[in-house]
Amino acid sequence: MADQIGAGRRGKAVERMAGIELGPREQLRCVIIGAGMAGLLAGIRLKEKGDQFVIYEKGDKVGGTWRENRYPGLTCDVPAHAYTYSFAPNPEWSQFYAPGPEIQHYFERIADDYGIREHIRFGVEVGACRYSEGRWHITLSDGSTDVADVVIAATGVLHHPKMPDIPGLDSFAGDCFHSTRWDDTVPLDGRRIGVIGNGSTGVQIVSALSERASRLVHFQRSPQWIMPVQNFIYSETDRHAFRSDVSNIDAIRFGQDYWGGIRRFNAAIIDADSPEMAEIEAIVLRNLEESVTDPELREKLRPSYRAACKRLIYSPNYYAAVQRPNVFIETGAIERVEPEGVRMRDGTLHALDLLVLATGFHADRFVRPMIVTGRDGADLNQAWAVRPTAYYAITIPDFPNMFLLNGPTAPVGNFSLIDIAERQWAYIDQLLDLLRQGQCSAIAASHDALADYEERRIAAARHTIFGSGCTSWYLDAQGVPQTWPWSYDRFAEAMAAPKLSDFELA
Ligand code: NA7
Repeated sequence: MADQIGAGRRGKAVERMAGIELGPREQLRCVIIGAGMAGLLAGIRLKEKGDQFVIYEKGDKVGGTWRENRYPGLTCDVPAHAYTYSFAPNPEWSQFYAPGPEIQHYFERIADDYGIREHIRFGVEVGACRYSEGRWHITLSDGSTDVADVVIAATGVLHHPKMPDIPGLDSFAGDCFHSTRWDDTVPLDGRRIGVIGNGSTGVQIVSALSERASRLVHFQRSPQWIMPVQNFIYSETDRHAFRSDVSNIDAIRFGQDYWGGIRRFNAAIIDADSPEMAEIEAIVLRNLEESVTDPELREKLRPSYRAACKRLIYSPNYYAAVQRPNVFIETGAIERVEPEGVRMRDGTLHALDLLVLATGFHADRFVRPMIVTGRDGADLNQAWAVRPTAYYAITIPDFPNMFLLNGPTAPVGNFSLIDIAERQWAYIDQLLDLLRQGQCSAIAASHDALADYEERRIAAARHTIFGSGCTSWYLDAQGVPQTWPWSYDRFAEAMAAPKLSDFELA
């Protein structure tokens, strides 16, 4: 393709920018925001290229979402061997679906093994990024500033907890916290526990606490379809096989079982009328019908929307958990929270010792609340006034040399976000090469390119299963799925080589 990088560059459109001579640069200076999975990846790759970089991390540890989430039952619903960096397989996973603390440990180890830790400034939050005279000027929470050629925003997606707007929440006399703010000092055994919310988080918490609580109330505003899965334990023999021959790991992470499943799932979500979708619907319906014996409970748990419209929940044990005698599914409307517990609109009081808010996240924030000011005073909040977006999820017009990982419109939906971030990095790195080689000093997608991308994306997104008539964090404020709406293979192709005619270079 004539306009792809490597085939025909139209760099050097402007030979000089803001007094900066163009020419090959020995090193780029990059600021990475966030030391989660994506920020560590960016650091590893920049280090390999010999670029100078610093990672600002507002927390005190690496790990991002795996640092923030520590609730009982936390498990990644992507197979562990597929939820690892391609260059750092991990033979030590204890289970097919890894528990959260193991994943956190993996990222801690990666930060050490790849020498990234010394590049991280912990406890420092980026407050603002302002593009001026060809460079990014960064304002930090410790009062200092920094200047960089490139900003990599690796700020995560589900990061800002969404607190429910329930009257009286502050009056609760027991313990109460959001699922991402788990308080390990609070006892669980033998207590009366309420969990509000039944997304993946609420389902995992309830499954884990059902054997520990004396009484467990799961407040369910909308039922969920549950995909049955088995989480088998890897034996020491398995792990020995993984250690001694990486092809045993490759057979899982690159094998037909995993990728065949991904492709079938992907075909289902992008075409709600596909046979693959019908197959998913049949599986989750059978799971409900066959696993839940009490007809009244079964009806409480039966969603009225289509499977996978909300993010499909993978669970080996939720239906078993909610059929325990100490577990109660509450489908009524919550009136208010009182010191003793949760009062329902019909007058029922659920007396509780602990109330867990598994009520999700503000999924539209991305790099915000950082104040980001681009070329000629462009304001990111204004650019995202209708919806957060980025050209191919990576770059935003008027915000040159700022690149997003797992940004708005990237694929979501039961995929490995590590695989997605690696593909995105391969794309970003080709743009960085243009800067490194002095082909240009500033690069961002053009307004026309983003408008064209968004028109096509939104039209397709409305026809995905996510737009089939339910609420979920996949939808933007306009009710449009904020996701990559095409096939995964098309995403891989798009990430293989940027189409340079869609960019403005200076
Ligand atoms: P989700 O999937 O956004 O789920 C949030 C849940 O909280 C969902 O069941 C909501 O019900 C419920 N919710 C939210 N606000 C309220 C109020 N005010 N009252 C009652 N119920 C409420 O968040 P998760 O943390 O479970 O999972 C997020 C992602 O993390 C997950 O998809 C994986 O990618 C990992 P609703 O369905 O809106 O009726």
